[in-house]
Formats: sequence, structure tokens, C-alpha cells
Amino acid sequence: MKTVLITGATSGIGLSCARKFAENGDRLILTARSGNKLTEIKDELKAMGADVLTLTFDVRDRNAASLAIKNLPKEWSEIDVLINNAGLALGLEPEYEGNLDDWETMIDTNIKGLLNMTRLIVPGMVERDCGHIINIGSVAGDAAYAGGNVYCATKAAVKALSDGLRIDVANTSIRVTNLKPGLVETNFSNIRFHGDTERAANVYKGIKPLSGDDIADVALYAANAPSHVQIAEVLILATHQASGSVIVRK
Ligand code: 8X3
Repeated sequence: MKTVLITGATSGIGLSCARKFAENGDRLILTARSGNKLTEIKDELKAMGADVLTLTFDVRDRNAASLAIKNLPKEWSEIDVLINNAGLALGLEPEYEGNLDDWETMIDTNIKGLLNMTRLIVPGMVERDCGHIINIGSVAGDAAYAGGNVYCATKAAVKALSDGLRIDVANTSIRVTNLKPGLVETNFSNIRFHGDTERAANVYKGIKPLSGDDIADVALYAANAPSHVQIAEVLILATHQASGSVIVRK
């Protein structure tokens, strides 16, 4: 049984990971910005018999994150798996027309938020010589696609930060995984298009997209691989998607 901390645990891939790891018998620390949603999910998972602790804070808020992690009850303080899932895309405008607030939110959440959590939790893993960081990257980090610009850059950063961390902990038993999903049908596109549900639905039209569960399955596999096996990076695409920009719709 592992203690697994998941950021952005109230929706999408984060929520799927929470359910899959709970089914696996792990203990969960779930973090997100919405306390109400966290409580709902905690109740759901507790009904399945899972041991769950919730922490309400925004990964962008370095002080709030630090306060929450440093004040973890002793029995929850040894985190075995950190799933850096909190992240988002906003907008699909050409780079010369993008919204600067959107850019800042993506950079602050996808890069700096991930770094905040890594910086807070990995030192304990190093001390114990044990742990696993699973970063949710994206196919978007492999190559830019039209309008992806800043979002793609943040996911390229997730790849570089995963690779860098893997080097920095190579002398320990800690493992670092970068999961790179393609089209996953969650609230992702709805958020990207600021609530334009019709535009969001079009993203998944004519193709069977991945689900959050498909990604959580891979995260669970990586976390439970034998200790000498480091699943360093996995690109997970829908069958009719070949890259960030090649999608065959029928
Ligand atoms: C999400 C995948 O292809 O919509 O990171 O950018 S994609």
C-alpha cells in the first residue's frame, strides 16, 4: 500500500487516478482548488474503503502549497507517489494574438505549480531513498501544433523537468515518469475554450478519444512496476491520432 498524492484530483485524469489508485488499495492525498469537490470525491472513495486526506490549495500558490505539505499529519507525511497532474490549456489563438493572462495561468500552473510540488515533496523521497514522481505531460510537448504555442511550450517544459529530475535522482531509488497523453475527453477542451461546449465537443468529433481512465491505467502500471523498472516516458494516443496535429476523423 502506497501513499499517493495527486494534484488536480477533482476532475479528468486526476480524478481517474484517484479512483484507480483507491481501487488498488492505496492511501490518497488529494489536492485541488475546490474544497467542496474534494469532499465529494473523498466521500465517494471512502465508501469504497479507501483512506483519503484532502488538501485545498492552488498549486500556483507557493506559500499555501508549502503550508499544506509541511503541516501534513505525521502518518501522511511520507509520500510514495507524487502525481503532478494539475494543469490546463487556455486558448488556441496564434501566438501573436494570444491572451497574456491565459499564458500566465498556463505557465504558472503547468510549470511553476509542478515545480512547487516537486520541490516540496521530493526532498523527503530522497531522504528515504524511495519514491516515484509521475508528471502528466502531453503529446503537445513533443511538437507544437497550430495554436498550441504556449500550452505546447509548458508541456515541453514538463518533459525537460522530468528528464532533469530523473538525472538528479539517478543515484537514488526514486523513479520519474512522464506520461504524455494525446486526445483525452475530459473537461480539458471546455476549459481551453472558456466554456464553449460546442467548440469543445468538436475536438472529439469523428474519433474515439482516450478517457481519463486510460491514462490512469498507465500511471497505475508505472507505479507498480518492479522497483528496478523505471517507466521513464509513455506517449499514449487515441488509435486514430498519430501526433499532436495528425488526427484522422471518420
Ligand atoms: C492534451 C493533448 O493534443 O489536446 O495535452 O494537446 S492535446
